[in-house]
Amino acid sequence: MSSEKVAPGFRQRLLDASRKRGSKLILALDFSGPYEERLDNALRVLNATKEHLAAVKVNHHLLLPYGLHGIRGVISVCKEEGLPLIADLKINDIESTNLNIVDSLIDYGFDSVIANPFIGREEGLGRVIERVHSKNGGILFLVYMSHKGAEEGYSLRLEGGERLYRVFAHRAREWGADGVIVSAKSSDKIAETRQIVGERCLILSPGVGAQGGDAALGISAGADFVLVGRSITESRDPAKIAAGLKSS
Ligand code: O7M
Repeated sequence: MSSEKVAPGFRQRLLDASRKRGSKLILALDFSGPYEERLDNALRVLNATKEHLAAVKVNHHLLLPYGLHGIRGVISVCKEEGLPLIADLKINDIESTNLNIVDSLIDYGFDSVIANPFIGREEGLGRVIERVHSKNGGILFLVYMSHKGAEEGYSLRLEGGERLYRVFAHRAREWGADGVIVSAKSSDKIAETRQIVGERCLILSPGVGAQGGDAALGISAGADFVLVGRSITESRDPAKIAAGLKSS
């Protein structure tokens, strides 16, 4: 029998990081403003807040101006600190393109990707989920978003009356997603999602602070993590705000 140790999967890495720092806070490392200042700002805020975080999420704000190669300093800090890194590109394309996206992200050091279950399994996300897991990464599905118009899409009723976000939650469970994204502003949707996914998927909730949601409400409704950007990244004292949110 091989004595080789199997590295923990994304879900376990996230839970371990959360436990280690006593934090349910995922920092969305989002910056607007001059492109040439964003990376320095990102490193400043990451270093100031890292002891309060469970994970870090990177979005187009940094990836478009700098690319994967350009943000390797951010990736290194996350690796050194044991902070799982989530790529928020909301994957939404055909299989071959999706595979290309996740290969680059995971090969460059991301731990997890976010995808839109709307695109379906066959020639959409099926092989993407397998690929991410074969690289020991994680995949998170959008289930219910935090902006006002989310209702216009995610709440649509399908034939038979079921609402789309519920179908997405079932897909997350059945297709083996590691987690789901559900708005912190929709406690009812968080609770419904939890009922559907049980303990099989983690629930990550954005929409706190700048979008009007409340971290403690999201957690009390059943979210495992809150995902916060501007309230921290645009604050004069990011560490203080992060410390206040870490165990909401
Ligand atoms: O706290 P904010 O509003 O500054 O940032 C929230 C972050 O979460 C930002 O990066 C958004 O793109 C993202 N987000 C939402 O705000 N709402 C959603 O419904 C989904 C996401 C997200 O992360 O999707 C994966």
